[in-house]
Formats: sequence, C-alpha cells, structure tokens
Amino acid sequence: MNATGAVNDPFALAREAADHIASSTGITGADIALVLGSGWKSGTDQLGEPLADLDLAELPGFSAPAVAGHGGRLLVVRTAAGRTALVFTGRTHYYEGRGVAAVVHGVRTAAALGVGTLLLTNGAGGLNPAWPPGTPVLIADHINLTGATPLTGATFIDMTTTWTPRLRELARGIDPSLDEGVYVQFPGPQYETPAEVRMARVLGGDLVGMSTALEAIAAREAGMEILGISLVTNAAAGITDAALDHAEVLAAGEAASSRLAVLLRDLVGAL
Ligand code: 8IG
Repeated sequence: MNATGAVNDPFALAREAADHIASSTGITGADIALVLGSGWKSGTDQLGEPLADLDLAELPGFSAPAVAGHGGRLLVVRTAAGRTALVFTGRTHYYEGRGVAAVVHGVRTAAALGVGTLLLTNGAGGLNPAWPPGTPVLIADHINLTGATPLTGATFIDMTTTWTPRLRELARGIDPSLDEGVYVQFPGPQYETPAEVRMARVLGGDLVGMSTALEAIAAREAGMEILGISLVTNAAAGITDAALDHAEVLAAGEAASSRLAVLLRDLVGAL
C-alpha cells in the first residue's frame, strides 16, 4: 500500500478484484475469460447460463468505459460444457492514460481466478481489401507498436506461440471461412495516417487497432492460452477512399452481430 492506502502491486490488486468477484458471485474460480471489443457486445446472449452480472467500475482496479459503444460489465456465465466463463464487455485502452497495468488488470484478475484460456476480441481496421467491414479475422500473431509492456524487470517471456495454434485450428474447424492476420497495436487514440498503414503493411501487419497486444503479453506471463479474433469494422486509412468514423465502426458491429454471436457461442462451447 502507498500513503493513500492504494495497492501498488498490480498482482495484489488483481487478487483483490478476484476475491471480490468470488465473494459477490459465489464462484470459486473460472476456466475461460472473454474480452469483448468494439462490435462484439451483441455476442453475450447465447454464451450460456448467466450466473452473475457485475458493474466493472465497482470492482477493485477497474473503471467505467471511456468510449461510446464499449461496455463496462463483467458477466459470469456457465457454458454448455459446464465451464465457468468471465465475460468482460469492455476494456481499458492504453490511450486512456491510466497506465499499462490498468490495461491488463482484467487479464490478471482472470488469471487470479484460475482462468487458463483467454479469448480476446477487438474491432480493427483491415489492410486486406478482401475483408469488407463486418469480417471476423483470426489473430495469427501481433506486433506491439505501443512502445510499452505490462512486464517489469527481467521478465523474459517466450512469445513464440502466443496465439495458440491449437485454438486457431479449433476456431477454423468451427468456421472454415475464417482468414488469419497479424494484428498491429498502435497507441491511438487517433486512427493511422495512410503512411502509417503502409508502414504496418511493410512490417507484416494485416489489421490495425488500439488494444489486445498488451493484454496478450500479460496473458502469456500468466501462462494462458490465447485465441484472438478481430472484427474488421473499417478498411484501414488509405486502403479505400473513405474517411474513418467511429459511427461506421459501431454500424459494422451491428451488421455482423448475428454471425459474431453464433461464432462466439460455438467457440465458447468448444473451449
Ligand atoms: I474499430 O482503423 C477500429 N479500431 N488503430 N485503426 C486503429 N484502431 C481501430 C481502427 C483502425 N478501427
């Protein structure tokens, strides 16, 4: 604790949040965690039997969502296979300026509850013109362009199989039409310039966004297996002539919602 009584150790704060979740819901642990990004909110209905619905802002270390269209709840669900899933309907973004530990607090809280499988979703700009808005794309790998990391000190984490091959195969078994791509996390909050999108392409990127990579690093530190899916909500800047607009992002999520809900339901049932 510091002078104001706040917990400085992010793992102790995650433990505190986990204990709060356990005592207020009656669960003793969880198996799976989902983080729902822009456009993914509609996917919560069919995930299983609802056990609890908590306001994230009331849990230690979390805060209310900063962005229209981002949710702020933690749902606890019993899946068809009898597993316990934590569903975060929103996340803290790096651009909010609350620090990297706040960005990965949900992941560390899930880890403290014993979660071993993490499904990270997001809304992203697509670099491939064959991906119209509303296309879900599996994350095969990522590039972290934030210049930040949730790790401190000499914490050498192997990132080779961050985006678990077994889980990607499972997802493609459920939906063989899913393409894969490399996700590039920019710091945001501004969208990219066309030149930055061309840079991302030269670097090997297929998707641009403002989340996910930092969470994946924390999840690997915690030993989790991770599956990631981006919803292409817009063509990245300069890929088409269109300007980028947050309303377009929300509309693409709406339009894709029934497909995403089915995909999430089938994935969570199989994890
Ligand atoms: I939704 O085109 C969504 N999020 N950086 N670029 C970045 N983030 C995004 C984009 C995009 N679309």
